[in-house]
Amino acid sequence: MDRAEDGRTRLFSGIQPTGEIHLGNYLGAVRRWVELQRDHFGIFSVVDLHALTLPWDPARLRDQVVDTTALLLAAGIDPERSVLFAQSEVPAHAELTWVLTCLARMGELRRMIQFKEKSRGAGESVGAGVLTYPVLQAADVLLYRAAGVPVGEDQRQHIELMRDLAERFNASFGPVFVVPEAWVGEAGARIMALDDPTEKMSKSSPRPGSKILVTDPPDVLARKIRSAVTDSGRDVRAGADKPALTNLLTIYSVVEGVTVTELERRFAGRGYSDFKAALAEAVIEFLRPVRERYEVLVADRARIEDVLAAGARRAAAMAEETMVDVWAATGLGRRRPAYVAPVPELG
Ligand code: ATP
Ligand code: LTN
Repeated sequence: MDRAEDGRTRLFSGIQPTGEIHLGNYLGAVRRWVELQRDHFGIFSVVDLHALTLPWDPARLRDQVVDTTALLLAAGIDPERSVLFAQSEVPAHAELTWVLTCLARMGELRRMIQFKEKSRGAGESVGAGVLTYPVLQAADVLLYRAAGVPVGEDQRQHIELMRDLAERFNASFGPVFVVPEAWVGEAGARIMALDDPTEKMSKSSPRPGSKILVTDPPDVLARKIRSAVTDSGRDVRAGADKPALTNLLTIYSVVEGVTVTELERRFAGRGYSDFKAALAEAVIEFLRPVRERYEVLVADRARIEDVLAAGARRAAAMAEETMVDVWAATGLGRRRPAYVAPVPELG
């Protein structure tokens, strides 16, 4: 039990340090974490081990972890009230992944939509990590016995898998894990690409015009929204025949906290360019405070490293409580502390 926990329900969520945080990540995940941490005990991780599933640049990886952490702090994650840490600093994530990998089945991993998408065209040379990565994700959550996992819509299937793994483990070895639930928000859980409303807005997209970055300066952001694809016709309304407008109206409604119907009324007869100009203004004002705080925070790298070191110590202590039970339940035996010299305080 962590000192700040105070009987609050435990939540766990993670974000990859693989690229800059976009509006989809922000509306679907990060913004909700910030709201939820008030009444829940949030454990939030920059999941750098996940970043190794696709080619990465060793010279940049830690900088990306620090930048992502700065963005989470700028968004309002409170590192005292919540636990904020880098996944690779808590070795138990990799250890529990191995145990769960031995319970997972090839068939269930191959069925993951993200595996299908990310392995398309690669044939037999697809990295094994692309297949097993949902097991690492399961370990992330199960280690902390979190009850809820606030994520965007795209992660539902991964949460289903982690529930199956937890139940399978508990049925074979005793009730060690809490079976977690996906907490998918209503609005903003699936923001689509600006240049292709059939695809989700994604960090890994190589097309800059597809995504709004939280750190985009106002002029860049306005240009991206101006160039966003629209549907045929002139009416500003949502509907199955208007996927692009539906996406833009969704963004607007979440950012302004008004309904889509109210926006349709506001923009009736006004055409796309008026609508886009107003939307750009709303998004710029919405993201401005986060971007400004980010610029200050990211300049103080030492402070971010301190936050991560403190977070890793707290996360490791919680993870170890579960690992003692995992070792005992599986017959690996009594878990001794690792045979290494004590680590001096970091920072
Ligand atoms: P990638 O493109 O590499 O899959 P990503 O953009 O999905 O990356 P992640 O770090 O994998 O980013 O996801 C962090 C969180 O953001 C997850 O909870 C995920 O569900 C959420 N998320 C990602 N994309 C969107 C989106 N377009 N709309 C809403 N939520 C999203
Ligand atoms: N796989 C997720 C990121 C992620 C995550 C987690 C989310 C890694 N570990 C644990 C929730 C809980 C993704 O690709 N969006």
